[in-house]
Amino acid sequence: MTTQDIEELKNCLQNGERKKITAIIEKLIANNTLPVTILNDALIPGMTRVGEKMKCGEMYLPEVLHSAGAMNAAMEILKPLLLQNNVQSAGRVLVGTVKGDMHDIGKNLVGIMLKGAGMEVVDLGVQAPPDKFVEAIKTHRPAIVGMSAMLTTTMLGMKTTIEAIASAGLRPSVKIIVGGAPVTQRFADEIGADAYARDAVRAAEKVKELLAAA
Ligand code: B12
Repeated sequence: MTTQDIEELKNCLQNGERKKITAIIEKLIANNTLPVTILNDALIPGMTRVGEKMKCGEMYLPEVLHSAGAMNAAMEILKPLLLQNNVQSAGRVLVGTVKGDMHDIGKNLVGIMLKGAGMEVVDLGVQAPPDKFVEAIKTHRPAIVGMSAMLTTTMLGMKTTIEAIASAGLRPSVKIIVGGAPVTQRFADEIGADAYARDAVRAAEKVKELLAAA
Protein backbone atom coordinates (compact mmCIF):
# COMPACT_ATOMS: atom_id res chain seq x y z
CA MET A 1 0.00 0.00 0.00
CA THR A 2 1.56 3.28 -1.10
CA THR A 3 1.28 6.64 0.66
CA GLN A 4 -0.91 7.67 -2.27
CA ASP A 5 -3.30 4.77 -1.55
CA ILE A 6 -3.41 5.84 2.09
CA GLU A 7 -4.17 9.44 1.18
CA GLU A 8 -6.87 8.35 -1.28
CA LEU A 9 -8.54 6.16 1.36
CA LYS A 10 -8.46 9.02 3.86
CA ASN A 11 -10.00 11.34 1.27
CA CYS A 12 -12.73 8.79 0.49
CA LEU A 13 -13.61 8.70 4.18
CA GLN A 14 -13.63 12.46 4.43
CA ASN A 15 -15.86 12.77 1.34
CA GLY A 16 -18.08 9.81 2.27
CA GLU A 17 -17.34 8.03 -1.01
CA ARG A 18 -18.54 4.46 -0.45
CA LYS A 19 -18.15 3.07 -3.97
CA LYS A 20 -14.67 4.48 -4.42
CA ILE A 21 -13.45 3.30 -1.02
CA THR A 22 -14.69 -0.25 -1.61
CA ALA A 23 -13.07 -0.32 -5.07
CA ILE A 24 -9.70 0.80 -3.68
CA ILE A 25 -9.84 -1.71 -0.82
CA GLU A 26 -10.75 -4.56 -3.16
CA LYS A 27 -7.78 -3.64 -5.35
CA LEU A 28 -5.43 -3.53 -2.33
CA ILE A 29 -6.65 -6.91 -1.06
CA ALA A 30 -6.16 -8.38 -4.53
CA ASN A 31 -2.57 -7.07 -4.34
CA ASN A 32 -2.08 -8.89 -1.01
CA THR A 33 -2.23 -5.89 1.33
CA LEU A 34 -3.14 -7.14 4.80
CA PRO A 35 -6.61 -6.08 6.00
CA VAL A 36 -5.17 -5.04 9.36
CA THR A 37 -2.68 -2.75 7.56
CA ILE A 38 -5.50 -1.06 5.65
CA LEU A 39 -7.34 -0.59 8.92
CA ASN A 40 -4.45 0.69 11.03
CA ASP A 41 -2.57 2.74 8.45
CA ALA A 42 -5.43 4.32 6.53
CA LEU A 43 -8.95 3.89 7.91
CA ILE A 44 -8.41 4.65 11.59
CA PRO A 45 -6.15 7.68 10.89
CA GLY A 46 -8.76 8.73 8.29
CA MET A 47 -11.55 8.74 10.88
CA THR A 48 -9.26 10.63 13.27
CA ARG A 49 -8.83 13.29 10.60
CA VAL A 50 -12.62 13.47 10.17
CA GLY A 51 -12.85 14.03 13.93
CA GLU A 52 -10.29 16.83 13.83
CA LYS A 53 -12.20 18.54 11.01
CA MET A 54 -15.45 18.11 12.93
CA LYS A 55 -13.87 19.67 16.01
CA CYS A 56 -12.66 22.79 14.24
CA GLY A 57 -15.93 23.25 12.33
CA GLU A 58 -14.60 22.24 8.91
CA MET A 59 -17.01 19.28 8.74
CA TYR A 60 -20.60 19.13 9.94
CA LEU A 61 -22.68 16.27 11.26
CA PRO A 62 -24.37 15.20 7.98
CA GLU A 63 -20.93 14.96 6.35
CA VAL A 64 -19.55 12.99 9.28
CA LEU A 65 -22.48 10.58 8.88
CA HIS A 66 -21.44 10.03 5.26
CA SER A 67 -17.88 9.39 6.46
CA ALA A 68 -19.21 6.84 8.96
CA GLY A 69 -21.17 5.20 6.10
CA ALA A 70 -17.99 4.92 4.02
CA MET A 71 -16.12 3.48 7.03
CA ASN A 72 -18.88 0.89 7.51
CA ALA A 73 -18.77 -0.03 3.81
CA ALA A 74 -15.00 -0.51 4.13
CA MET A 75 -15.47 -2.64 7.25
CA GLU A 76 -17.97 -4.87 5.44
CA ILE A 77 -15.16 -5.93 3.10
CA LEU A 78 -12.52 -6.28 5.80
CA LYS A 79 -14.69 -8.04 8.40
CA PRO A 80 -14.72 -11.56 6.85
CA LEU A 81 -10.97 -11.32 6.25
CA LEU A 82 -10.26 -10.25 9.82
CA LEU A 83 -12.40 -13.14 11.04
CA GLN A 84 -10.61 -15.85 9.08
CA ASN A 85 -8.65 -17.20 12.04
CA ASN A 86 -11.82 -17.68 14.03
CA VAL A 87 -11.65 -20.66 16.39
CA GLN A 88 -14.59 -21.24 18.72
CA SER A 89 -14.80 -20.31 21.58
CA ALA A 90 -12.25 -18.81 23.90
CA GLY A 91 -15.00 -17.20 26.01
CA ARG A 92 -18.15 -15.11 25.80
CA VAL A 93 -17.91 -11.31 25.77
CA LEU A 94 -20.80 -8.86 26.04
CA VAL A 95 -20.16 -5.52 24.32
CA GLY A 96 -22.20 -2.35 24.05
CA THR A 97 -22.06 1.41 23.67
CA VAL A 98 -23.41 3.06 26.80
CA LYS A 99 -26.61 5.06 27.27
CA GLY A 100 -26.94 8.28 25.28
CA ASP A 101 -24.08 7.42 22.93
CA MET A 102 -24.68 6.39 19.33
CA HIS A 103 -21.09 5.90 18.17
CA ASP A 104 -20.59 2.29 17.14
CA ILE A 105 -17.72 2.06 14.67
CA GLY A 106 -15.09 1.54 17.39
CA LYS A 107 -17.25 -0.87 19.35
CA ASN A 108 -17.97 -2.89 16.20
CA LEU A 109 -14.27 -3.04 15.44
CA VAL A 110 -13.57 -4.31 18.95
CA GLY A 111 -16.26 -6.98 18.37
CA ILE A 112 -14.63 -8.03 15.11
CA MET A 113 -11.18 -8.33 16.72
CA LEU A 114 -12.60 -10.34 19.62
CA LYS A 115 -14.34 -12.70 17.22
CA GLY A 116 -11.11 -12.95 15.25
CA ALA A 117 -9.40 -14.01 18.49
CA GLY A 118 -11.94 -16.83 18.88
CA MET A 119 -14.37 -15.23 21.30
CA GLU A 120 -18.12 -15.36 21.16
CA VAL A 121 -19.50 -11.82 21.10
CA VAL A 122 -22.95 -10.70 22.23
CA ASP A 123 -23.53 -7.13 21.01
CA LEU A 124 -26.02 -4.86 22.80
CA GLY A 125 -25.73 -2.19 20.11
CA VAL A 126 -25.71 1.52 20.94
CA GLN A 127 -27.34 3.63 23.66
CA ALA A 128 -27.50 0.66 26.03
CA PRO A 129 -28.71 1.70 29.50
CA PRO A 130 -27.34 0.02 32.65
CA ASP A 131 -30.37 -2.27 33.08
CA LYS A 132 -29.86 -3.61 29.54
CA PHE A 133 -26.31 -4.65 30.50
CA VAL A 134 -27.60 -6.21 33.73
CA GLU A 135 -30.35 -8.19 31.96
CA ALA A 136 -27.95 -9.36 29.25
CA ILE A 137 -25.45 -10.57 31.89
CA LYS A 138 -28.24 -12.61 33.50
CA THR A 139 -29.31 -14.05 30.15
CA HIS A 140 -25.98 -14.67 28.43
CA ARG A 141 -23.63 -15.19 31.41
CA PRO A 142 -20.58 -13.62 29.73
CA ALA A 143 -17.13 -13.86 31.32
CA ILE A 144 -16.27 -10.35 30.14
CA VAL A 145 -18.27 -7.14 29.67
CA GLY A 146 -16.89 -4.46 27.31
CA MET A 147 -18.30 -0.94 27.36
CA SER A 148 -17.69 1.74 24.75
CA ALA A 149 -18.20 5.52 25.06
CA MET A 150 -17.06 8.29 22.72
CA LEU A 151 -18.36 11.36 24.51
CA THR A 152 -17.03 12.91 27.71
CA THR A 153 -20.65 13.14 28.85
CA THR A 154 -21.65 9.53 28.15
CA MET A 155 -18.46 7.96 29.55
CA LEU A 156 -19.87 8.64 33.01
CA GLY A 157 -22.54 6.07 32.10
CA MET A 158 -19.84 3.41 32.44
CA LYS A 159 -19.60 4.15 36.15
CA THR A 160 -23.39 3.97 36.53
CA THR A 161 -23.43 0.69 34.63
CA ILE A 162 -20.71 -0.84 36.82
CA GLU A 163 -22.71 0.27 39.88
CA ALA A 164 -25.88 -1.32 38.47
CA ILE A 165 -24.02 -4.58 37.79
CA ALA A 166 -22.71 -4.53 41.38
CA SER A 167 -26.19 -3.76 42.84
CA ALA A 168 -27.61 -6.74 40.96
CA GLY A 169 -24.97 -8.93 42.68
CA LEU A 170 -23.33 -9.76 39.35
CA ARG A 171 -20.00 -7.94 39.71
CA PRO A 172 -18.01 -10.99 40.93
CA SER A 173 -19.14 -13.02 37.91
CA VAL A 174 -17.72 -10.70 35.22
CA LYS A 175 -14.53 -8.84 34.36
CA ILE A 176 -15.17 -5.39 32.93
CA ILE A 177 -13.14 -3.69 30.20
CA VAL A 178 -13.79 -0.14 29.02
CA GLY A 179 -12.69 1.89 26.01
CA GLY A 180 -13.47 4.72 23.59
CA ALA A 181 -11.67 7.91 22.58
CA PRO A 182 -12.13 9.91 25.83
CA VAL A 183 -11.53 6.92 28.13
CA THR A 184 -8.14 6.50 29.87
CA GLN A 185 -6.53 3.94 32.14
CA ARG A 186 -6.92 6.42 34.98
CA PHE A 187 -10.66 6.78 34.36
CA ALA A 188 -10.99 3.00 34.15
CA ASP A 189 -9.28 2.70 37.55
CA GLU A 190 -11.46 5.44 39.04
CA ILE A 191 -14.73 3.74 38.08
CA GLY A 192 -13.57 0.29 39.16
CA ALA A 193 -13.22 -1.36 35.75
CA ASP A 194 -10.83 -4.32 35.52
CA ALA A 195 -9.14 -3.22 32.30
CA TYR A 196 -8.82 -0.55 29.64
CA ALA A 197 -7.53 -0.73 26.08
CA ARG A 198 -6.99 2.11 23.66
CA ASP A 199 -7.68 0.21 20.46
CA ALA A 200 -9.33 -2.94 19.16
CA VAL A 201 -6.15 -4.99 18.80
CA ARG A 202 -5.11 -4.22 22.38
CA ALA A 203 -8.71 -4.86 23.49
CA ALA A 204 -8.50 -8.43 22.19
CA GLU A 205 -5.14 -8.92 23.94
CA LYS A 206 -6.47 -7.56 27.24
CA VAL A 207 -9.59 -9.72 27.04
CA LYS A 208 -7.42 -12.80 26.48
CA GLU A 209 -5.41 -11.87 29.59
CA LEU A 210 -8.59 -11.40 31.61
CA LEU A 211 -9.93 -14.78 30.48
CA ALA A 212 -6.65 -16.48 31.31
CA ALA A 213 -6.67 -14.96 34.81
CA ALA A 214 -10.34 -15.86 35.46
C1 B12 B 1 -18.07 9.16 13.24
C2 B12 B 1 -18.39 10.11 14.37
C3 B12 B 1 -19.73 10.38 14.63
C4 B12 B 1 -20.88 9.68 13.91
C5 B12 B 1 -21.03 8.26 14.54
C6 B12 B 1 -21.49 7.21 13.54
C7 B12 B 1 -21.36 5.81 14.09
N1 B12 B 1 -22.18 4.93 13.54
O1 B12 B 1 -20.58 5.50 14.97
C8 B12 B 1 -22.08 10.64 14.21
C9 B12 B 1 -22.22 11.61 13.06
C10 B12 B 1 -23.43 9.95 14.46
C11 B12 B 1 -21.57 11.39 15.44
C12 B12 B 1 -22.40 12.08 16.30
C13 B12 B 1 -21.94 12.88 17.35
N2 B12 B 1 -20.65 13.11 17.68
CO1 B12 B 1 -19.16 12.14 16.92
N3 B12 B 1 -17.58 11.55 16.12
C14 B12 B 1 -17.35 10.72 15.15
C15 B12 B 1 -15.82 10.64 14.90
C16 B12 B 1 -15.49 11.56 13.73
C17 B12 B 1 -15.20 9.29 14.59
C18 B12 B 1 -15.49 8.18 15.62
C19 B12 B 1 -15.01 6.88 15.02
O2 B12 B 1 -15.79 6.11 14.48
N4 B12 B 1 -13.67 6.66 15.07
C20 B12 B 1 -13.03 5.49 14.47
C21 B12 B 1 -13.01 4.32 15.45
C22 B12 B 1 -12.31 3.13 14.81
O3 B12 B 1 -12.27 4.72 16.59
P1 B12 B 1 -12.90 4.76 18.06
O4 B12 B 1 -14.36 4.96 17.96
O5 B12 B 1 -12.10 5.70 18.89
O6 B12 B 1 -12.68 3.29 18.61
C23 B12 B 1 -11.41 2.75 18.92
C24 B12 B 1 -10.97 2.98 20.37
O7 B12 B 1 -11.56 4.10 20.98
C25 B12 B 1 -11.25 1.70 21.05
N5 B12 B 1 -12.58 1.42 21.61
C26 B12 B 1 -13.78 1.89 21.26
N6 B12 B 1 -14.74 1.31 21.98
C27 B12 B 1 -14.14 0.44 22.81
C28 B12 B 1 -14.66 -0.42 23.76
C29 B12 B 1 -13.79 -1.24 24.50
C30 B12 B 1 -14.35 -2.17 25.51
C31 B12 B 1 -12.39 -1.15 24.30
C32 B12 B 1 -11.47 -1.96 25.12
C33 B12 B 1 -11.86 -0.27 23.33
C34 B12 B 1 -12.75 0.51 22.60
O8 B12 B 1 -11.02 0.73 20.04
C35 B12 B 1 -11.58 1.25 18.81
C36 B12 B 1 -10.91 0.62 17.63
O9 B12 B 1 -9.51 0.74 17.63
C37 B12 B 1 -15.27 11.16 16.29
C38 B12 B 1 -13.87 11.76 16.24
C39 B12 B 1 -12.81 10.88 16.88
N7 B12 B 1 -11.59 11.28 16.70
O10 B12 B 1 -13.07 9.93 17.55
C40 B12 B 1 -16.37 12.16 16.67
C41 B12 B 1 -16.58 12.53 18.14
C42 B12 B 1 -16.47 11.30 19.04
N8 B12 B 1 -17.98 13.01 18.15
C43 B12 B 1 -18.15 14.04 18.91
C44 B12 B 1 -19.39 14.69 19.10
C45 B12 B 1 -19.34 15.97 19.91
C46 B12 B 1 -20.58 14.19 18.56
C47 B12 B 1 -21.99 14.78 18.72
C48 B12 B 1 -22.32 15.22 20.17
C49 B12 B 1 -22.13 15.93 17.74
C50 B12 B 1 -23.41 16.74 17.82
N9 B12 B 1 -23.23 18.03 17.96
O11 B12 B 1 -24.49 16.22 17.78
C51 B12 B 1 -22.89 13.60 18.25
C52 B12 B 1 -23.30 12.71 19.43
C53 B12 B 1 -24.31 11.69 19.07
C54 B12 B 1 -24.51 10.72 20.22
N10 B12 B 1 -25.51 10.93 21.05
O12 B12 B 1 -23.74 9.79 20.36
C55 B12 B 1 -16.86 14.46 19.60
C56 B12 B 1 -16.83 14.05 21.08
C57 B12 B 1 -16.26 15.16 21.95
C58 B12 B 1 -16.24 14.74 23.38
N11 B12 B 1 -15.04 14.68 23.90
O13 B12 B 1 -17.22 14.46 24.00
C59 B12 B 1 -15.77 13.77 18.70
C60 B12 B 1 -14.47 13.39 19.45
C61 B12 B 1 -15.45 14.78 17.56
C62 B12 B 1 -14.72 16.01 18.01
N12 B12 B 1 -13.42 16.03 17.89
O14 B12 B 1 -15.32 16.95 18.46
N13 B12 B 1 -20.22 11.30 15.56
